[in-house]
Amino acid sequence: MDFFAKVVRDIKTIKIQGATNVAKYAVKALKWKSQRINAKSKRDFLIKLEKYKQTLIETRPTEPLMRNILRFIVHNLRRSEVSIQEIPKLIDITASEFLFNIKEAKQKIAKVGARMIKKDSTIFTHCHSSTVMGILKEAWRSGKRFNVIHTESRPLYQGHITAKELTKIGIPTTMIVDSATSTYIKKADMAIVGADVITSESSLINKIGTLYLALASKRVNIPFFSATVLAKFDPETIFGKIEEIEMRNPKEIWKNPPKKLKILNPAFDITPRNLINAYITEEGLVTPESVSDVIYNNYPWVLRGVRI
Ligand code: RUB
Repeated sequence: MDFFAKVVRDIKTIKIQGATNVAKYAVKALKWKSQRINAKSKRDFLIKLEKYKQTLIETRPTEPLMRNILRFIVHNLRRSEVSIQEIPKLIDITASEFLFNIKEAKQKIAKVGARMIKKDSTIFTHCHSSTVMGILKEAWRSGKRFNVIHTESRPLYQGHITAKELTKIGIPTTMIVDSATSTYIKKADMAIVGADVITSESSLINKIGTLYLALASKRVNIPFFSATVLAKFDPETIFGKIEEIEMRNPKEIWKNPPKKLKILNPAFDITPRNLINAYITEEGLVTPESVSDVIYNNYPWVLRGVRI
């Protein structure tokens, strides 16, 4: 199996998980493929590249960070004057820039988020987000001491990744079943989750169970934040697109269920903006009300190549 096929398989099976990792590997896979495309003309190259881009996008339908960057790479190529021989180099440059920018953005988010964590407090998180992990690790590195409560995140148990990463560096960590969220939220001082999508209405789409956590946070009056790079904004939602929520295989929940039983396995849910205190981003704390303005002013590339 070649690198491209392996990435496609690993994203589909969640071996590569989390919006940032999915986008990073998709970019690496497209770059790898672009160095191996046989094409007679630039037009022919672009047709083939578009097909591979689409294969990557279809691995997980609720991942605009991946879509935005792959669309940007192809859009950039279409508009450039480069010859067919120079195309792989241009893709390489754009991909490297993207990977560098994401790394830098996440370091900024880690610093901002770490400042928000109070000494001896308890932070509640859900599933596994590399962005949230960055904040917790940075806070711990800076000498702050605090506790973490997190969910196991059924049915694929991404909470185990969170547990391993946090206990490895010595952060006192407690894992609970997802349905115990409303019981243990009372012990927390703040909730921080990651993000898969920010919509034009500033809603947050993240791992299934996030809405439940946001509602539980509201009920006990603790702040609820989402830590995310702004490029997870889905520009197509500006033009009325309703973000598709990925439905996963019911077998992930029950391998041999009774016949005629219907099982639903959505990967994500939608948290409305009124439950979110702020997004913790590379531009600092951004309230849901101002997300679109920040995107229009500072991230015009996210909007490029989007067709109505
Ligand atoms: C993971 C998940 C994460 C976001 C953000 O879901 O919902 O909170 O993707 O992750 P899954 P990151 O395991 O189904 O991909 O902060 O790493 O981008």
